Parts: sequence; structure tokens; C-alpha cells
Amino acid sequence: MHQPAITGSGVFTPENIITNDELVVAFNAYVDRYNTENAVQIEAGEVEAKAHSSSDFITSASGIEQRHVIDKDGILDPGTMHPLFTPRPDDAPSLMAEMGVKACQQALDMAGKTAADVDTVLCAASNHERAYPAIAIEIQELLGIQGFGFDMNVACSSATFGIQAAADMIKSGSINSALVVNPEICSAHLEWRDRDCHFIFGDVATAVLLERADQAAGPYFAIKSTRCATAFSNNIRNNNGFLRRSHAQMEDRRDMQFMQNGRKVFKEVLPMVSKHIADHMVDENVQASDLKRLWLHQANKTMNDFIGKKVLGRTPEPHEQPNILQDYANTSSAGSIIAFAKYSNDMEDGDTGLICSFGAGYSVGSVILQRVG
Ligand code: CO8
Repeated sequence: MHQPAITGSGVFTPENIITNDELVVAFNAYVDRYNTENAVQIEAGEVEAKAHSSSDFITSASGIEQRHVIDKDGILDPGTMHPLFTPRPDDAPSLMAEMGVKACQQALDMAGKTAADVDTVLCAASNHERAYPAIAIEIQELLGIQGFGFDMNVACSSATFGIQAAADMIKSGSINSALVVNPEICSAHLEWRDRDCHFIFGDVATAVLLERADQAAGPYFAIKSTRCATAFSNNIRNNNGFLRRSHAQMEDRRDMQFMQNGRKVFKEVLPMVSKHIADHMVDENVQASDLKRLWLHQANKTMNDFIGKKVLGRTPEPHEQPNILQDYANTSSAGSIIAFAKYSNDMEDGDTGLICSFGAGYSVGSVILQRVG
């Protein structure tokens, strides 16, 4: 059995930022327009009036202050309320592949490696912009990697499930290295016209390079153990899919975008995640006092505060459980990897940390890491 390690990480951050205030101004303009257009039906009780959103609510309910997006103009146009991307011909790189390549290149540079050192690309994300060919294979082609690639989707847990899949292949010897890449264009499947969720998501791409530890060119994080779990729930759901035409459901329907029962998710996922991490630590003989850092999924600050306190048995210091959601919002599978990429370079030889992601499915994945070098 070979020891797998994370030897490099990368984050591609889109330049455009939408602050909560900007988002709320656009949303409230849309609401006013909607209520005016539907004034007669609202008056007759046939249509429900929409309510304004508020920056204060967003910050206090989620901890999110802004989000990065690929297209800002479409989202903030009250007549559009979703991003607008120029269609690309089949012989041009797709958007997800382009973002993914940028994150992968950073991970390779950090590890001091090139495409020639990589055997596999796993594109692990919440959505893939087409059914086939796999985005992973396109990234493989754009980077000039030999070997193979495939796409996988476990919603917000895609990155940790991808790390487990790649680490297991390295352990067994079927591959020596893999790029696990998470291009998340959350803005395109968020319903920006729904005040319950319009503030939740942002766009980003992350990547980690996994290699056999004995092939690392510099300091690395040994992957000591991984654990994945799922339990079916309809509380986070998106009904878009290839059967739409067959169901005669091509219209603009609410359930074709991200939908969630946020309160239920909160109540059900927190105990699941806390127990998952606690069991994983017990089985691997990791004490709370051994953990120098928690890189948690970035959905909600209150959720992370709760999980951090449960895991450490006390309120974590900010540097022990870094949050990035105030700047990025929820970026689905990429969130815990942004936290890891931005807050791991100061770890010292022998330090232990834990990545944990959780979300739709329900799904939860944890990765115990130890710094070497
Ligand atoms: N402005 C003002 N008031 C508001 C707003 C708003 N924008 N939104 C809601 N309110 C009101 C509500 O109407 C409600 O009013 P009332 O009390 O009168 O009924 C009140 O504020 C409280 O509303 P909520 O109960 O909804 O508020 P919460 O405190 O529960 O906070 C959250 C809402 C922040 C959404 C919270 O429930 C949460 O974070 N839940 C967990 C979310 C989570 O982790 N989801 C994970 C999903 S992500 C995932 O798995 C990946 C899926 C794939 C990616 C999809 C990309 C698009």
C-alpha cells in the first residue's frame, strides 16, 4: 500500500464581486417590478406578493458578506436575474474546463510538478455543464495529461469524495497521482428570484494534486484517513435533468433550480456531521487536542461554529477553524478546499488537520491530514 498525499492546491477566483447591498438593491427592484406587474392578481388573492430581502438578514442568518461570480450584470439586472454567458462553440474550451484548468495549474505549480507527472483527473462538482464528454477529460486534454479522467457529483461533498476515490487508487497502486478539481458555477443554478436562498452561493474553482508521498517534491499533507457517508433526503433538491423534455416540463419552473428547506437541513445535517467527525476521530485515534485545524464546508457561519465547538469540545479560535464564506459565500464542494488552500501553509511538520464537507444527498465526507516537512 502506498501513502497518498496532497502536495499542491489551487483556487481560481472570478474577479466580479457582488456585495450583499448590491444584491439586495437588485432583488428589491425585481420584487417591486413583480408586485406592480401582478398588482391585480395580488389584490384578488390569486398571486402572493413577494417580500423585500435585507442585507442585515443575510449577514446575520448566514455570515455571508459578498460572493464572487463569473457574470455580475445578468444577476443584478432586475429583468434577467441570472448570469448570462456567451455560448461557446464545441471546439472552444468549456467554461467549467477553463476554470478548472486555472485551479489545476496553481496546484501543479505549488507541488513543483507538471502535467507529465499526473495520471488522472477527477472533476468533482455539484453540476456539470453538459452530460458528456466528461469535463474531466476536457481538462485532461487542455493540460496535456496522459491516462484517464472522469466526472463525479456528490453535491457539496464532491471534493472530499473525490479525494477519497483518488487516495484509494494511489494506495492500491492503480495510479501514482491525480488532480481532483472542483469548478463550481453555482450562480447558474441558483434561483436569484427567491429571497430565501438568493444570497447563498458564489462561483469558484479549486483543485488539489494527490501524489504518492514518496514522489512529493516538497512539504506535503499525508492523507491519514478518509471517510464518506450518505443518507437520502429531498430537503436539498434540483429536478433539472435529461427527462425534462419527456415530461413536457421545459418551462421556467422553480424546481429546476436549487431548492432547499434550509431550517430542516440545518437541524438534520448538524448532528449527522458532528457524529461523523467524532466517529472518524475515535476510529483513527485522533483526539480533539491533536487537531490543529478544521477546514469545514462553507455554507453557514452558525453551522460551522456549532460543528467546531462539538469537535473541539470548546469554541475554536478563528485560526483553528478558518471561515472564507464571508468573502466567497457557499461555493458548494469548493468551500472546504478554499479554506484548506488559503489556511494550511503555516502548518508545521507533524500537525494534524481535518477537512469536512457536507450537503445535498445528504452527504458528508471527512479527510484527516498530517503535515510532513
Ligand atoms: N431577507 C429578509 N428576510 C428573509 C430572507 C431575506 N433574504 N429570507 C428569509 N427571510 C425571512 C423568512 O421569511 C423568515 O420569516 P418568518 O420568520 O416571518 O417566517 C425568517 O426570515 C427566517 O427565515 P429562515 O427560517 O429561512 O432563516 P434561517 O435562519 O433558517 O436561515 C439559511 C436561512 C441561511 C438558508 C439557513 O437555513 C441555512 O443556512 N441552512 C442550511 C443551508 C445549507 O447548508 N445548505 C446546504 C445546501 S448546499 C449543497 O448541498 C449543494 C447543493 C448544490 C449546489 C447548488 C448551487 C446553486
